[in-house]
Amino acid sequence: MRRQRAGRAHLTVAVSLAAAHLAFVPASAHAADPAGCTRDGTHITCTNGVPKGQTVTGTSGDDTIEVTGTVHGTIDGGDGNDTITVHGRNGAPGSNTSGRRADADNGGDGENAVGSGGTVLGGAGNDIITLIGGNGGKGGTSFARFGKGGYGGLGGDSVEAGVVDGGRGINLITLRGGAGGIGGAASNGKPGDGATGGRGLDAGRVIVGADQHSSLTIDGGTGGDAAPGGRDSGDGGVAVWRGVMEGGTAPEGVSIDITGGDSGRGSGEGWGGVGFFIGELMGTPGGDDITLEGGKSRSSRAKGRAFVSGPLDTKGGDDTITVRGGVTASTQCGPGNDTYNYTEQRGIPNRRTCEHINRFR
Ligand SMILES: [Ca+2]
Ligand SMILES: [Ca+2]
Repeated sequence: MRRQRAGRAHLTVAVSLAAAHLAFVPASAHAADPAGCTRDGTHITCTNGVPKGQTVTGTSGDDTIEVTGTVHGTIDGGDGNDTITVHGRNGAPGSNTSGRRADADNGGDGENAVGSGGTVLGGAGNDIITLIGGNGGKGGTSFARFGKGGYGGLGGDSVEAGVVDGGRGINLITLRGGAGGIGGAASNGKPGDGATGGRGLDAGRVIVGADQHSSLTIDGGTGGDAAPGGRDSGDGGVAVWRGVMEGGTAPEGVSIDITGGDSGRGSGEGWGGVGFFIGELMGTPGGDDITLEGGKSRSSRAKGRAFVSGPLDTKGGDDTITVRGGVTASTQCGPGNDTYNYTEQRGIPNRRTCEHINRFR
């Protein structure tokens, strides 16, 4: 492709864009938006992600911002009660095959919703932010005499090395990994395995809110089912693989719910995803409600562990921490009148800071 010259040519483009705005109100394209974005007042749609270095900026009103693809740049909802939704694209299905000794193709991996360097800002107002990794594609089917079925594609992560900040107001933030792809069947050879679900948070940072009681839900993606005739399904995705979650400074606390993905269906391998594998979770000075849970296995394997390695520090306030599934890490309940509930092995309890420790079914 030829490079465009700066200078006059650039100016001409700017002028004609301005003319276009005058001619088509409401404008379908906003000059500052990335390619693939269109606007109709406060409704902004982007079909090709947000590239690094570019920004989608909402109005001061209540925006609906819908993005398909990966965010490597910035989405800034600004003031108002904004609804921001990002879906990573799904992976393509693997191609089928036939003939002698021909293995079918694996499914394509799902895209991350927010990738390296990506930033999603709710700004002031009560924002709903939903970030969902793309689903892995189905493995191809082999009709060949000896060929194997394709593996499913991996589910995409919700946030990988990105930043999400709900800002002031009552925010509802959801991170969910994409589902792993289903394995492909084989007429004569070995069927393909289902793939692992995507992660909720991988090496990113989430700031739930600032001044009011906001909520964060992080789910690992569901594993892909075993191929028809096959055994091994995909593991559930880890909800928090690594990364930092900050409650913020809300005096009334926050709610944080972290759950590993369920495995796919099959008779062989397929573990439930871990809830909180490793990372840093910091509550607010207020009363926080925090739940950690491993994903279920829908094959013959085990439920995922709920909490492997923190730190988890709920800070001040009267906090409630609930852990469903195995736990090997210590919880720091902090000052306040705190309640710690668990269902399985408790690991290392911090009896000095968790005042009420209850085992329940
Ligand atoms: Ca706005
Ligand atoms: Ca907000």
